[in-house]
Amino acid sequence: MRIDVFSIFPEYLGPLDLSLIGKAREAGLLDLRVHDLRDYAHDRHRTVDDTPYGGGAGMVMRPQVWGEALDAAAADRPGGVLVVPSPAGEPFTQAIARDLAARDRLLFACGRYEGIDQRVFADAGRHFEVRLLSLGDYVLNGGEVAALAMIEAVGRLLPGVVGNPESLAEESHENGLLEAPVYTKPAEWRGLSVPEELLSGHHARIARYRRDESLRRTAEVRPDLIAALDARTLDAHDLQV
Ligand code: 6GU
Repeated sequence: MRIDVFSIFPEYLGPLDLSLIGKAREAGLLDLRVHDLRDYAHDRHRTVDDTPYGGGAGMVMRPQVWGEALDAAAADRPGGVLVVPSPAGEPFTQAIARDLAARDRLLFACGRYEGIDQRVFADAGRHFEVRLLSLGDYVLNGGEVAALAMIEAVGRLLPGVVGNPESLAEESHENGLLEAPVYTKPAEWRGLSVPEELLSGHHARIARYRRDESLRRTAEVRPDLIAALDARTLDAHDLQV
């Protein structure tokens, strides 16, 4: 997969050199390039923002700079999904991460200030599929941290990035539920025991225990996820929990 990230703070994307994503890049599974948006601003101060039409607080990112950056990206390699991290976007979910992981080219446009001139998105639609995506109902100072989160969520789904693909299937949100709590040795620690089901060595009993804990935890903190479950995926025991 090829990913291009555009930001006025390219150093913000530094963590993408580390850990699983860093290794995926070294292994050639991911060709990720971070671009300094100011390279596409041509005045002496490399200005990327201007005052908003209609007035109001803050500044807006100028369309010319983004237009040039995205034209260059399209000329380098046409097509792909342009992700615009924005609190005004559609909620980013595991299903969207899966969809993006199946594409061969993604671009991330990291905005700052009050946002990017809206015409940039209409114009970029000539080259790319444009998606505004939000991490959740709170405000960040810019798109960089959100892009980091989305790239990590997508990158770990690429074939070969996570060593044991089975570990992906059991995670939170892959089956619409939160994952059950986990434990390791010792079986007793500071007076606290590991649930005896997990020590039983009885595969079916362990699976049932985990499923029940997963349902209980989800019902407790995310009733919205329970409401969204397909009733056909629930067995008689689930319904008792
Ligand atoms: Cl994706 N971007 C910004 N700037 N703020 C956010 C966000 C994204 N998601 C939640 N808050």
